Amino acid sequence: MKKTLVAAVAISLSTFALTSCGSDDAASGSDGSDDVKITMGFAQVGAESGWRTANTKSIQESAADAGIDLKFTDAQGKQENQIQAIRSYIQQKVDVIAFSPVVETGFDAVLQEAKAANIPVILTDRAVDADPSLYKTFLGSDFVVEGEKAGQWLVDNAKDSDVNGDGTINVVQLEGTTGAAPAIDRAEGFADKIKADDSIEVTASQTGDFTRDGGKQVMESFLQSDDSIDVVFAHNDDMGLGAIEAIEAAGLEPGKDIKIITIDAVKDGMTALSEGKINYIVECNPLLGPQLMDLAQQVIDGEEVPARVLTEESAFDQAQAKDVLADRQY
Ligand code: GYE
Repeated sequence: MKKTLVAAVAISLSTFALTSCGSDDAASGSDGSDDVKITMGFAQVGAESGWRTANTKSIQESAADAGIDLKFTDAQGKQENQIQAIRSYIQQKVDVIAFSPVVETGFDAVLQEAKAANIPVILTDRAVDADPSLYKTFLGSDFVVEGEKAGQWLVDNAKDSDVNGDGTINVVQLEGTTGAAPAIDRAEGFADKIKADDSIEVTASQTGDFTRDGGKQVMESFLQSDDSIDVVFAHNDDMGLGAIEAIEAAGLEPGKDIKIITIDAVKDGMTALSEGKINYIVECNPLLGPQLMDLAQQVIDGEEVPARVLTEESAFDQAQAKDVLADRQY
């Protein structure tokens, strides 16, 4: 009898040790072992794009595979919803919070609250502009590099991109969500590279909020006010796909009369690329789930994790898209 009691105490102590940096209410595994199930609260941006859908699926599937109990919320693109979700995860005393911030600023207060509650935070996909001691690590792409790759392709293909033959390459930019890290950084990387060629000029730039509909509407208005557009640079595939609809509706041929460069490389984007409607896509990998679950486990185990974890990415032209399309996972 006494022995059993000692064993029980040992189990509950190890339970406490495993979760001491997070919640104190995690239970022992159902098999009676001291294998503690981690609870993760994940506050997603929304469902604005094909990229986001693939990202959500990756997170949900990887949590299930890793035996992590995932609490998932969709902020529908609104920062206030996301802050509310994070607050509720703090109240529920989850072991770890992960989120993909809608915009870069305005998260300081809620991150302080998580820190005060001793709940580690992992930034996924997008960065915040806040004190780095407020989160454990940031897992995601380098969006500046993505913008640079897009700009470099245009510089390398400048001759073919002066569709109107007037000596100037007029570029219209479809920006992502205003204030979001990928919108800010992709614009910056692109602008930096096209400086190398004086004939390339961004003549109009507006947000399409990373959605197909947004891209279509903004492109319609660009086409109405300017008949000398040579190139569209869209911060994601979905807005590029919306632009294709607007270009076709205006009686023009996307990929020929107007060149299109996008970022993401989701299935629909890669299909349009292989069909010649898009000219170049810079890849942004949404399959962050497995790395996120590993990082969560390490953080909870008290291991040191790197402050920044980058995802590996590539870029595709039309011929390459045809080669890889069948094997794409998203
Ligand atoms: O490129 C876009 C999505 O944050 C990297 O958000 C992500 C971006 C992605 O809506 O399609």
